[in-house]
Amino acid sequence: MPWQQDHITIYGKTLPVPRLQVWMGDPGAHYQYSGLALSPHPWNQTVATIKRQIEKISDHQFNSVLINLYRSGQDSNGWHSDNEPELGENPVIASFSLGATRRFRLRHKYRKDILPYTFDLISGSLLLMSGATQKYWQHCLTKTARPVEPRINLTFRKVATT
Ligand SMILES: O=C(O)CCC(=O)C(=O)O
Ligand SMILES: [Mn+2]
Repeated sequence: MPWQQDHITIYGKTLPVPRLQVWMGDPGAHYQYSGLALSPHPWNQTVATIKRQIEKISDHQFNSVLINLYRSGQDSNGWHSDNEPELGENPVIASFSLGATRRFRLRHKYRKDILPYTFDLISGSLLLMSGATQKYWQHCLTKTARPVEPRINLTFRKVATT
């Protein structure tokens, strides 16, 4: 995998993201978030095979995937929603995990009376986020002080092509 160390800009500050990433997809499937513009790497055979299987299981089509490598427990993914304009309204995002089990959290953006969800994503698990999940909820992948093996997460998406 052509792993990349990307940087994002928040409030005028540029920081390395705490993980390595690859953006892969159909030609024209460009993606932008937090000041970072990603052009797609062409599909590799293994990822294309995983995509086909997930499309069958989920009954949804995807044209791109953000692949994250969490090298250790110190790598993480902060609170966010995947709500970039190129994803459109109510995107379906299929999140497939391999390697170390890591803790995933979901919290409602506006309602403090709704309890957050916490669960462990084990190797081989498939999490589907759909409907208004990105509109009303944020999610994150927390750091852990436990010694853990690397984890790879593939989030399949359908973005508007240019
Ligand atoms: O690694 C995960 O489980 C979450 C990844 C994620 O939320 C993302 O790439 O947008
Ligand atoms: Mn996400």
